[in-house]
Amino acid sequence: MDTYFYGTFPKDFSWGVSSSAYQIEGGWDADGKGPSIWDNFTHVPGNINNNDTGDIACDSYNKVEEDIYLLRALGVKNYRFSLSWPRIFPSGRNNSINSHGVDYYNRLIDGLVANNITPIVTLYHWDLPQALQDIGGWENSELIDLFDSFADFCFQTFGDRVKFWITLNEPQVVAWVGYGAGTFPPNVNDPGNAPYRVAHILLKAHARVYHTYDDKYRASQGGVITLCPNIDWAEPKTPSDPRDIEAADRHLQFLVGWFTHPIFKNGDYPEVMKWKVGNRSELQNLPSSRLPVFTAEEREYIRGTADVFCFNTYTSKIVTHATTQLSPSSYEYDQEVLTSVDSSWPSSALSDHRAVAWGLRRLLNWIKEEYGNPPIYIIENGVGIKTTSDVDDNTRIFYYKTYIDETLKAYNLDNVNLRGYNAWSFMDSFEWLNGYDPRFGLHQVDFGNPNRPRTPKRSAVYYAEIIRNNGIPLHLQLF
Ligand code: GBH
Repeated sequence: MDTYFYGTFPKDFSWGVSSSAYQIEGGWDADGKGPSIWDNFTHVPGNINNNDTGDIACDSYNKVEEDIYLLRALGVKNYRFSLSWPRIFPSGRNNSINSHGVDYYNRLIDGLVANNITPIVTLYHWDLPQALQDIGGWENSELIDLFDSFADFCFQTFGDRVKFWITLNEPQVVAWVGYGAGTFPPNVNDPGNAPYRVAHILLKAHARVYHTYDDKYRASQGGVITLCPNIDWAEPKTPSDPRDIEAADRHLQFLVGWFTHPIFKNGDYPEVMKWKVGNRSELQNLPSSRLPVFTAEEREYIRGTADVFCFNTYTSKIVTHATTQLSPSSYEYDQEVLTSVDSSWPSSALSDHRAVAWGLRRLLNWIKEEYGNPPIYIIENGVGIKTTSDVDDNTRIFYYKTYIDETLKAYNLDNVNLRGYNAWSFMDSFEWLNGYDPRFGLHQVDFGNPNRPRTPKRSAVYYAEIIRNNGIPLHLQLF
C-alpha cells in the first residue's frame, strides 16, 4: 500500500510556525499593560492545572532577538503570532495607548521583515481586556465598535509591514467554550443561548474590521484579511448509513459553517442550523429561534468578508446521528449528532486530540468543495505530548510527517488550493486550562529556569528539513 506520497509544494508555499500572545509573551503587567480576562482567570487558584499562569510564560516579551534567531534557524517563510489587545490598549479603548506595547510589536515585526519572514498577525487570540469584560464582553454589541477601533489602530500602526491579518482565532471556541460550556473565561454557562448571541456579535465585529481594512487601508497597504476557525474532520460512524453521512456534515456545519457559511457563502447561517435550532426552539415553546436572525443589510455586509481560507486543525471525530430525542436545549445538542473519537487511533496526551492524518486530506477536500476552491492556509497543526522532557520527540515527528504528507496528497492529487502550512507550536507554551503540560512545541522551553532557555527538539530539525525541501521528496529519508 502506498502509505506515503513523495512530492513537493509550489515554490512560493508559505511554511511557518504559530504562537499566540498570552501563551508565550509573559510580561503580564509589564510597562503599563492592562489585565486580560486570562490574567485574572489564571490568578485564581484551582482554575488551571498545577495553578500555572501566563505571567512569565516563555518570556517572549523580553526575547525578540532570541525568537527571531530560532525562526531563522527553522527557515520559516512566515511567523504567525497574535497581538495582545490589553498590551496595546490597557483599558481596551483607544484613549489608553501603551507605547511600550506598541514598541514591542514594532521590534518584533521589524525583526521579522528584516529577515524575510512574513508576519501573519492575529488581532484576537482570546485575551480580551478585562475592562471590556466588565461591560459584558462579547455579549455586548459595543464590542463591535471597540474591536474595530483596536483593529484600525493596528492597521494604521503596523500595516505598512503586516500584509496578512487574522481577525479572530477560533471564534467558535470564544463563543462555545467561553459562553456555552463556560470552562474558558468569562465562564458563562448558557449552552443553548449565549453562544449563538456571541457568535452573532463576533461575525458582525469581524465584518466591520474587514470593511475598515477595505475602505481605509487595502489600497495603500495591499494585504489580505480573514478569520481562523478550528476544524476537526468529522467522519461518519457508518459510512454506508446516509443518516450518519448527514450527521457528519451537519456537525461540520454547526462547528465551522456557523462562521464560514455567512462569510464565504451567502451572509447567513447554514440552512441546517436555522432549521434545527428553529425547530427545537419551537418545541420549547419559545417565541422565536434561539439562533438570531441577520437582516438583509447585515447579510450583505458580512458576505465575502475574507480574502483567503485559514483554519486550525488537530484531530478527527467520529459522528453518528442521535437516535433518541436529545432533551437539553443546548448548542451542542441542537446538532442532533453524537461525537466520539476512535480509541484505535494513535493517541496523544490530550485524549480528544488523536492523530488521524487522513482526516486532514478529507477535510481539505470538504473545504474545497463547500467553499468553491478558496486559497487555503493551515494556520495551526500539531500534537501535544505529556512529558516534561521531550527533546527526543519521535511521536511529534511522526505526527508532522503524516499530517504534512496528507496535505501533499491533497495538493498534488486532489488539486486543493493549498498556499501555506504552519506548525503549532513554535515553542512549548501555556496550554490554557492544561497549564504547561502537555507540550506542543518544536522548541523545548525550560519553565523552571528564569531565563526560559529554548532548545530545538528533533522535530524542529525535521521540520526545518521539510521546509528546506519544500515538502517530502523521495530522498528525504530522515525518518
Ligand atoms: C488551539 O485550539 C488553540 O488555538 C491554541 O491556542 C492551542 O494552544 C492549541 O489548540 C492546542 O491546544 O475542554 O473546555 O478545555 C484547538 C481547539 C479549543 C480544542 C479548546 C480543545 C478545549 C476546551 N481547542 N478545546 S475545554
